[in-house]
Amino acid sequence: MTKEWNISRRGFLKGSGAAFAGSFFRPAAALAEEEKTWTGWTICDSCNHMPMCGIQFQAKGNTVIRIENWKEHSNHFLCSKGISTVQRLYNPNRLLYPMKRTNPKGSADPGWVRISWDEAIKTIVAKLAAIREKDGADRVLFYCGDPKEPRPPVMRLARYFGSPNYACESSAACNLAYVHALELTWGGEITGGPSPKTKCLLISAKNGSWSAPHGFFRNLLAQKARGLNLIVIDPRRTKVAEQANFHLQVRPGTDGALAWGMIRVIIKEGLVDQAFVDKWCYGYEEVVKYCEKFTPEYVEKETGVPAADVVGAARMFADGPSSTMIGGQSVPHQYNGCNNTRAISLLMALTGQVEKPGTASFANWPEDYIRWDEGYTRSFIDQAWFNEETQKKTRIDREFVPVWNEMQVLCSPNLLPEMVEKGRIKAFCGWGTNLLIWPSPGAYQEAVRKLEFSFSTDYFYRDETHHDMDLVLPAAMNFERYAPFGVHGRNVSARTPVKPLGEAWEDWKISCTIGAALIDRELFFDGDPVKACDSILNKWGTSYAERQSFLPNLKVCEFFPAQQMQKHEKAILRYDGKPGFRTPTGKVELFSTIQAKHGFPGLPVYIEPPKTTPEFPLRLQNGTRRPYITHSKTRSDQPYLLEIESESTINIHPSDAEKYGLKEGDRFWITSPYYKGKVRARARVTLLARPGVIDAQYGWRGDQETQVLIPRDRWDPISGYGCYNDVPVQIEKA
Ligand SMILES: Nc1nc2c(c(=O)[nH]1)N[C@H]1C(S)=C(S)[C@@H](COP(=O)(O)OP(=O)(O)OC[C@H]3O[C@@H](n4cnc5c(=O)[nH]c(N)nc54)[C@H](O)[C@@H]3O)O[C@H]1N2
Ligand SMILES: Nc1nc2c(c(=O)[nH]1)N[C@H]1C(S)=C(S)[C@@H](COP(=O)(O)OP(=O)(O)OC[C@H]3O[C@@H](n4cnc5c(=O)[nH]c(N)nc54)[C@H](O)[C@@H]3O)O[C@H]1N2
Ligand code: SF4
Ligand SMILES: [Mo]
Repeated sequence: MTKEWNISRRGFLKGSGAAFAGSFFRPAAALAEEEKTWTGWTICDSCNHMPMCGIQFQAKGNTVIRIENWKEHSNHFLCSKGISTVQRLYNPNRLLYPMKRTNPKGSADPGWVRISWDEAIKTIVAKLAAIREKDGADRVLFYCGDPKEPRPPVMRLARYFGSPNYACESSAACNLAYVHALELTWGGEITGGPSPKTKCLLISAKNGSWSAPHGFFRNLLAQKARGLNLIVIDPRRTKVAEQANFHLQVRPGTDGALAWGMIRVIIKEGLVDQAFVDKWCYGYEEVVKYCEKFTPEYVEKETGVPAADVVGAARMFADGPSSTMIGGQSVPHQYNGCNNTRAISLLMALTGQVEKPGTASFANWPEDYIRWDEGYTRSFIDQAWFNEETQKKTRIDREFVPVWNEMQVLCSPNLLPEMVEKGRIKAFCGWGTNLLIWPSPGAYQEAVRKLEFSFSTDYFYRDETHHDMDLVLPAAMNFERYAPFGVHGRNVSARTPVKPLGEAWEDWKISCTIGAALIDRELFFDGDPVKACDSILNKWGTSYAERQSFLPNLKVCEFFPAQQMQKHEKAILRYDGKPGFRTPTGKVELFSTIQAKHGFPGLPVYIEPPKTTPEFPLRLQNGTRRPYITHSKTRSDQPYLLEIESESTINIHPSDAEKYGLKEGDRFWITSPYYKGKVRARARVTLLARPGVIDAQYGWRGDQETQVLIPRDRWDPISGYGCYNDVPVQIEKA
């Protein structure tokens, strides 16, 4: 499948408006005609911050020839990954036709042959109907990978097919465990700025300068310039950490100990907002008792953060007068991840810094609205059905993660291998699947091999994921699709796509066409993505065509109300219309009644991460983002990016490099207690890395795949997430 790339990097990464020699990639048939040049608009999907950056493009006929910043869009500075999406669009390796296997599963050569969409849809309908008839609808797992855009209609398909087993990368490994931790404590996702009123910002495990290049760092610098105090909890010396007043350089997995240490300082020094705690918090007495053991000296020993910094940072946060925090998915990527996240968030509760200007607050969405990656609206996906006890009981994560099962609409797919073995899952319907996201991915590849039926849609054929599937279906890219529309704050945007290359179809068209054929034509909009969008937009008092007519301007959609503060006092948060938070007690649950109900400690207690040993003396952070890579994709899809980093490059501190005799660029092998083989990497000797800890961007293939080093026998029991960031390893120069 791979072809040589011989295009120079001329003009690339010089910033926005980079012109592309479209004719290099244009299909031969299109070359002959002279066609009109026109301007179009779409949304970038090259990282998972969707909907995020707007793209303006010039097209000649049906060929995109140039992309540039969409000035009227709220996010319009394209990063390297965004600019190179044109290279992905015209990548000659793109998957352009539906394919089916002709050799048995497990064969070295699947024997892929091109088929028609008609045959693909008929096969899917026949197989799913037969499995539903024979074993029940719940035996089919519907799954979306990191791509967020296909999700609403896939969830609708799962719903009306009758399977509550709908999962996403978000229920496997992404940010949802962070949100889950906040929901357990706060009853919802409380997020925070920083806004111009913020005096102190605590960032834990978020390197937004690289992972959120659309504005995170620019805003941070602007707030710093006007006097923001910054606390950063991160093992690595990132660009963000370098801006901090206190960089708390913890050992991976010890955030809980640090948080409890800071809580203890706040309590002992009388910095608690007692009025807020008395009125709005549940479980304060337990907190006072539990924090006793986390003296600054103990915390220093456990986390590696100097005792004086623990005290200083706690005071700075409590002093505010308006403090807030931002976190990410790296803390949940540990065995005690959810509780560690909860413990950090208690700092806001104890100091009463919530729902005030400059502090963290809840989004003020209309009742039917949910984020687009969860379905846009509760009614579009019939969320109430997923929340019924019958559905919850049928889900494959019921025994594995009871707290998650109760709280979340998305099912955890992490025990897929076990579920296939037990016959609880027989078919897999995937949109943008990547089996390499899981710890020890071989188990998932084997599970797919054993399924009765599976397919996935994708931009590219990925052998490590698709090899043992029955069908692989070509998905249209962001320049080629209408759906979904974008929601950016209160603005709603539409697109003006080119026609898809080959026989690629929009993901929305694929799921709606399956739904129309398998379930009901009207319920699935005759397979038409714009009709599907309009079924949502019309309820919001607008339409797809109207949003297109506003372009290039974005317009506020009146359906979304303006933001308010003190929502817990004003009775805006709870569904029962009472004041308070959306938790069972109506209060901020320092002590989670839901965790306690399921037999877990109610407090976010601390559990030490596994210790390193003389045999495995280093720790691996398997998953730190690089600015020019997204997960498994972008490397060969957008080859300009592969030029920046062409093989797995691992950050290592100079002191460790010296110990192992490694110089910049040297190759070495990594081993872990959980894997018989070894993994190849190249050294980048840098102060970015914490001494004793090496960090990798996961997602490389072959013998550079670090995911094999991670075990499948340890999952956070509250979220079901894998432990990507606390694995002891050894390295050896190659
Ligand atoms: N070790 C380790 N593992 C991790 C993480 C970590 O930090 N460390 N992070 C976890 C996290 S946070 C995430 S989000 C996941 C990453 O989640 P993944 O699902 O691995 O994400 P990608 O590799 O970006 O994309 C998956 C596939 O979707 C295809 N694709 C992209 N866009 C579209 C589209 O619009 N439609 C269709 N049909 N296909 C599309 C891509 O070509 C690719 O094959 O990995 C998780 N795994
Ligand atoms: N360029 C790029 N951008 C992306 C992505 C991408 O693949 N590439 N992926 C997108 C996705 S799906 C996601 S989920 C986000 C993730 O965005 P981020 O959460 O910002 O990503 P990471 O770089 O994985 O982790 C952030 C920081 O957490 C630190 N960390 C690791 N372990 C610990 C720990 O135990 N404690 C603490 N306090 N810190 C720790 C790491 O050192 C790292 O600096 O990025 C999104 N944006
Ligand atoms: S940050 Fe980069 S990759 Fe992400 S949406 Fe914006 S331009 Fe695209
Ligand atoms: Mo993610």
